[in-house]
Amino acid sequence: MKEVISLSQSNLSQLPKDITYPTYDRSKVKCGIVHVGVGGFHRSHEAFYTDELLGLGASADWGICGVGLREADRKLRDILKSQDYLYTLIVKHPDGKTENRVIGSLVDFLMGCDDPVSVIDRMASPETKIVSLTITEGGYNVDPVTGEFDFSTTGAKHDLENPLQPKLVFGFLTSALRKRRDAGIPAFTVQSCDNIQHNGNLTRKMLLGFAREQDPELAKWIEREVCFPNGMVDRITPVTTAADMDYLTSQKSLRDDWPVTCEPFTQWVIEDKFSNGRPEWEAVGAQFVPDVTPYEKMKLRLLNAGHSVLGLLGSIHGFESIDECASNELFAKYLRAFMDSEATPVLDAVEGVDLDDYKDTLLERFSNPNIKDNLARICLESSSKLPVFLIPTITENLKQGGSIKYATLVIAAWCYYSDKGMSKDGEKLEIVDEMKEALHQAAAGTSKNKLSFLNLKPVFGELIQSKTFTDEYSRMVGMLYENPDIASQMQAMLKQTQ
Ligand code: CS2
Repeated sequence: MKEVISLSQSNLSQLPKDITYPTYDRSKVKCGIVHVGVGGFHRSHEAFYTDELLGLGASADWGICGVGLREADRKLRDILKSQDYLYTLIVKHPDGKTENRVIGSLVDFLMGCDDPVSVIDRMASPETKIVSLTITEGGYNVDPVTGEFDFSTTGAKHDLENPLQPKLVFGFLTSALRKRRDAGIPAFTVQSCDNIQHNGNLTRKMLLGFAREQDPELAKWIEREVCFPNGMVDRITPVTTAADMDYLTSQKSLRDDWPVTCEPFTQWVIEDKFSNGRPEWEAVGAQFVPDVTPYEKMKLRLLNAGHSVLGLLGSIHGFESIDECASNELFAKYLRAFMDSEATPVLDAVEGVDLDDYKDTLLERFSNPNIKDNLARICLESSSKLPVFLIPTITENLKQGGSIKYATLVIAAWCYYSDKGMSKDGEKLEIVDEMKEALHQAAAGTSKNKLSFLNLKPVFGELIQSKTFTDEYSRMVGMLYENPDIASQMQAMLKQTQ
């Protein structure tokens, strides 16, 4: 057996020929980007584009320093550090082929919870031009009822009073920007890469909300000097499994303790609004556009919502992965019906994009049998996903008298999931959600009051006020509780439309 080598800068030249690796001089790469929230998605997307760009021999100013703010980030930091911040990206094609490449754009990693000042200093360094974020849909500290910055959390209270020991990303950004202003260093751009409509605008609103409370003068400076480009990000990136690591060791004689797997498709559409320069990501496939709104909407309401549709219905049915759902005729038909008759009618036209082709491609991407995208990943944190991905489609259709039934069954399935925590056959379904308790309690009231789940205002807003919706929902939830065989309910709905 071939000797297994561990991933590190000095071992790169010993990698098998079919693994590509950075040949640019990583020791010269500066951290123009500080990225908060280095998960699988950042590593398959922004870090991938940035690595491609560095590989073109473009300016070495645009490397990435990762930042972890939570204890949970330590494991990844330790692994990456031991691998000179290198990792393997395993791109899995539908025909079973894989492309393996070592990504080199990440060149440092700091832990905010160990040494917050070092993170503030790094963000404040003149070398830093962009602070980018993947902090998840729920990480923006939005008060779900008012839409303003939520100061009620202990983290927010702590950050307001301890500018040099922040815990939340907004505390870090504010202190770093203060330092830059005081030292006469131009502001950095704050670039959100999360799945939120107008992610840049929302980041701006939250940062200004926090900064105004802590330091109104600084807030004015931020308002004037900092750009927050909106962006649409896309690449399906399942959770890394032990099998992915085993594959590298057994097939490639490479030991990587935390590789990332992803699909071949990737897309990044960004508004060209940067405070202090930017990498030429367009040279490696990103699109810069004046207004990203239609692209964001299309992606959130078709891809992400499509995931939630399959994720919640599929979980109740007993499926485990997205490809299992998408390659099932009934589920594929149902998803297409949702996309065609509910999501599409409330979308805007997107220049240069044929929505039918886009939807066909989505179904193909979802069916990729090598991307075992677990439904558990899709269903986690549904309380911050559905208000962005699915509920706007329902509310907009209600306004214009459109169809709502396909989406409504998904809400009913989510209620069942949150109440029972199991599939139709009694297999356990874990609820992983910031609002776990509230979800469970509201859902558990269903047997007494069919509309109980909808009382969760932070999630459903005023949806409970719509009689059209509540009539449809009570009917569906009633049927599901009587007979959780969700496939027969889906089948019946599709038949009615024929
Ligand atoms: C998924 C996304 O979180 C989810 O529910 O829909 O992570 C999705 O895979 C990515 O946005 C793809 O770009």
